[in-house]
Amino acid sequence: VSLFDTPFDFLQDKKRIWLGSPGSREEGLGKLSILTPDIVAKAASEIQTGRRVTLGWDLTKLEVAGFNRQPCGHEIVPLLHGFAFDDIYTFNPQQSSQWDGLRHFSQPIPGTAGKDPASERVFYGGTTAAKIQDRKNTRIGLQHWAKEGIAGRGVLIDYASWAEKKGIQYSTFSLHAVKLSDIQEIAKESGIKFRRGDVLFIRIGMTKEWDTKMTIEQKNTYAASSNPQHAGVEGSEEVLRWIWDSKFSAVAGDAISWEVYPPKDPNWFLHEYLLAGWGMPIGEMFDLEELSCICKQLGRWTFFVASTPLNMPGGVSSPPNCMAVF
Ligand code: UVW
Repeated sequence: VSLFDTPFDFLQDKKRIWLGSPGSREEGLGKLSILTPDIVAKAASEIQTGRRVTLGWDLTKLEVAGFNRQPCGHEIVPLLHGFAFDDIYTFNPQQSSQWDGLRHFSQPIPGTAGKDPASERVFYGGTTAAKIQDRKNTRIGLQHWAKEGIAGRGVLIDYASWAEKKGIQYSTFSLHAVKLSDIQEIAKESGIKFRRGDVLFIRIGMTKEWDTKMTIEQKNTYAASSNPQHAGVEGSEEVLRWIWDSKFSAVAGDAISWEVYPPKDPNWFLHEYLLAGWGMPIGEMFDLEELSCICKQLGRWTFFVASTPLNMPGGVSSPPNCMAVF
């Protein structure tokens, strides 16, 4: 029996499912190692119509962002006396659609006094902040996900459409919380039965709000905030139990932080569990608008999904380069 089949309630340390030895492929893949070839091959049966859609938002988004993140720079430079051109991109992958990699987020070391918060936290596998910042060290870097690729069955929980039908109004730049009971109700209504290794997508409507509803003044106010607020999945023990016991390989969505940020209860900060605890990718700011339309047209909320993160040794995050095929 794989560790992934151990029920949440029987996990010895729910916040440290650290696989493999330091620097190993298994450690680097983390929860993605649940995507064995048989699971990917089974997911291929989702491809029935050939309709496909990519899930990356423009790299130029967010034009202004929280946490003082800087917008994408793009220069087009001439070479060969202007007979040809090259691109120079300077971008923070956390600015637009992204996978948060295992180097993105840490968790506290239990029992530490909290005098030196940075040195009292660890990343997946126990990797220290010093190792993350050491450019010669590539442990738990993106290269592991890039070489293997992420492929399997994707499942869409279309919270935004469900909430609209119910008349629930919210801004995705607020502490509006998607509760486990909402997700389960939507799954039931959509006839979704989750399978081992599924990539879970939750659409909350952030990219739509940004693109069609927000004024530049509202965007600037959000970006200037010292404490930006993001709607998303509400962290709780029950949601973690459900994510683990559902055996998802990764979670993704269009919300800025996937979960509600700042978390209502810091004890259930999902980034700490999913990234630093379980080695599980968190996808954020994916563009799920067209995906949602196709799901409605076809009346199905499952599809084949493939993503190849950037092959950046020691990288922290990546545009998803993600495609869904129906
Ligand atoms: C946090 O780091 C809390 O959020 P994000 O992953 O959106 O950067």
